[in-house]
Amino acid sequence: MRIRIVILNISLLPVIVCAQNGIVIDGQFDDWSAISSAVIDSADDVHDTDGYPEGGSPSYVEYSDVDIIEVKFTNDAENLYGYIKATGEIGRTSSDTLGHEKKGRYYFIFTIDVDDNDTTGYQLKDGGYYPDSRGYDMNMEVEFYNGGFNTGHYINHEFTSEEEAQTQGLVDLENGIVNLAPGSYDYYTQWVTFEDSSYVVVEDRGPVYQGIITIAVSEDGHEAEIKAPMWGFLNTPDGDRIIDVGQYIDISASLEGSGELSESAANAGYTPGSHSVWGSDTAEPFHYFVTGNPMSISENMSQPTQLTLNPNYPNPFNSATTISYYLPHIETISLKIYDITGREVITLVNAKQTAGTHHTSWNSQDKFGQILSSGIYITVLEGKKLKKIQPMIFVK
Ligand SMILES: [Ca+2]
Ligand SMILES: [Ca+2]
Ligand SMILES: [Ca+2]
Repeated sequence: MRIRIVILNISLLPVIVCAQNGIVIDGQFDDWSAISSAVIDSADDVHDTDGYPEGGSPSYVEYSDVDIIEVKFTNDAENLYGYIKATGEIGRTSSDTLGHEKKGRYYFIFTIDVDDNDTTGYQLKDGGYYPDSRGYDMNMEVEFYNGGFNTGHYINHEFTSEEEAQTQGLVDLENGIVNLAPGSYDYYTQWVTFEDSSYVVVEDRGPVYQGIITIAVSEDGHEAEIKAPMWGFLNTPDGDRIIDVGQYIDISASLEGSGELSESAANAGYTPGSHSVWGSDTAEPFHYFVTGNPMSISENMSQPTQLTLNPNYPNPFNSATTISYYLPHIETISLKIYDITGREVITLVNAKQTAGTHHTSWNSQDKFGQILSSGIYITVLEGKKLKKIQPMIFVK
């Protein structure tokens, strides 16, 4: 048995600056070869997620599937990308196909201190994670359940009671915002966001939802790559993205699995209900700068050099559509919708915004909250020097 003793000091966290893109979520990993490791983790240091004695470190369990050995992380203007290599099979769970009711769960987790502030969010040990660290606000996470993929979701931990999570938390979610505040591991909102900016609140073991978070696992199960668009973390009450280029975040990666596949449980003669040997391995946290200056040639070639308004999606649409646009530098812009007669219907954005790709959603209502009639509408993006227009079709 080997247990690592890790004394964390935030000021000593390695700063990982990666400027990379061109990561494709395809279960092939040559696209990660240029990214340096954020963490090289010890093998065979998996611990019992359920037991975290006061003042101590949790006990060891044998569970190779959750044993992290390497973590990488990178971003481009729109997305965060994570990579984990494990000793065993990432995402392996049991299923109930034999009628044994061993529907296993497995979590692939990047926990993030999004405001680089230890006083907001929760403490990792409260979730049974080790090594411990403070100030974690949000997760980008994938749940595997019952033999397969279940959800790719975001989690917000800024709540101190279930009631708070279920009232303020859901109101915030409805408004697309996250209020960063002290929180506890036990209370959170958890949601899957879709391409059209709609979302669904999920719980563990829920039905399968394919949202904007994607993951691919290698054929042998030892490696996996995840992509989570930054806009899925939602916005601050001021309307800024929670995570955006130009800021520091702290990141901790974890793998966690329910007990029926652990070697310890098997050795203990696991039968459903008799043992629950949840195991997890948490990589040491690292400090990460979300770069706004991607260096890759492919990214530079693909990035527009001027204000760009992308086609909305979906189009035609019948309730809401997502409009995205790109700003080459910080700029005050307006984004407005006009009807076919040239009447201004609504102003969606009128603000100074950072460089990069921005998304906003339009729910087919005018500025008075009235649902409009079917027809052609025009999106107009206007910057200091350029104006871009894009027609779209609303069908009730
Ligand atoms: Ca890949
Ligand atoms: Ca490990
Ligand atoms: Ca925090």
